[in-house]
Amino acid sequence: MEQSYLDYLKNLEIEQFIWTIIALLAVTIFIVIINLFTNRTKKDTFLILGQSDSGKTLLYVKLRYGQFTQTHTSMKENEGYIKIEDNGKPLVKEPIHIVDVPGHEKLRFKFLDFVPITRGIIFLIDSSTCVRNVRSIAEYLYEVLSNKDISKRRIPILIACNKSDLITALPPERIQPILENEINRLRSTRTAALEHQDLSEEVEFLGYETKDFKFEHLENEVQFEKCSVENEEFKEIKEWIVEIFQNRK
Ligand SMILES: Nc1nc2c(ncn2[C@@H]2O[C@H](COP(=O)(O)OP(=O)(O)O)[C@@H](O)[C@H]2O)c(=O)[nH]1
Ligand SMILES: [Mg+2]
Repeated sequence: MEQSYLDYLKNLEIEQFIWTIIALLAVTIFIVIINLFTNRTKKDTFLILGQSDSGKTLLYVKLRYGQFTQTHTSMKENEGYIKIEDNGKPLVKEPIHIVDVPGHEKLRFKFLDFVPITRGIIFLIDSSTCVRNVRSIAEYLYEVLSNKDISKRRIPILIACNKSDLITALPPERIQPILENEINRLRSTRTAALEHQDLSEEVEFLGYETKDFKFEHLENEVQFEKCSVENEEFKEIKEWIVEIFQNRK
């Protein structure tokens, strides 16, 4: 009698133990699946960044509606799932989440909210005024490139030199070294300031300490293209988005 009661207890313990293991396994698998799923859907966003008036909203609108619509300086970001097409031909099956972040100095920090879900960044430049505005363009770009998350995840960046239709527009081959020089200059003042405040943990040092700044020194893949959104010459931007989107892990 006593023996069978002991057996009963032992069986009960084993059964409880097995059920506990099964429950733990089920919870773990569930968490892993949820993580995989959310990570996958969460990092597929493309950001359109750049100064005010560089053509961000026009690019967004043309990607979305494929035709000209009047744009206005917006205070809020535009976002939506867009089917990227070229001449009515879809370049990718799934719609892609695209966000146009206003370039106004007081609003552009909003891009930080989207970094955790970002797959790629299109940084627009007005090629016709970029020499005059090089300081503020470089400052914005510096903020983007030195962001820890952007650099750690090696988020690819397309620097799209827009308004190439204007006579005063510089080609990307001219714009790139001008930006590199300006970023180099910013880097020395910023690094000195950071060392002073001991904030160097929060931003990434750009490039190599012993060399002048070059985009090719970055971990991120940075590509330059020229385009004219107004004249419908921005196929390279669409192809870049689709390529990065399809190569996602
Ligand atoms: N000439 C020319 N003007 C452009 C081009 N792309 C945009 N624009 C003009 O630049 C101005 C600012 O465009 P918008 O999209 O509002 O810039 P955002 O402030 O960056 O969103 C508008 O008047 C556009 O028509 C382009 O490729 N060529
Ligand atoms: Mg805009």
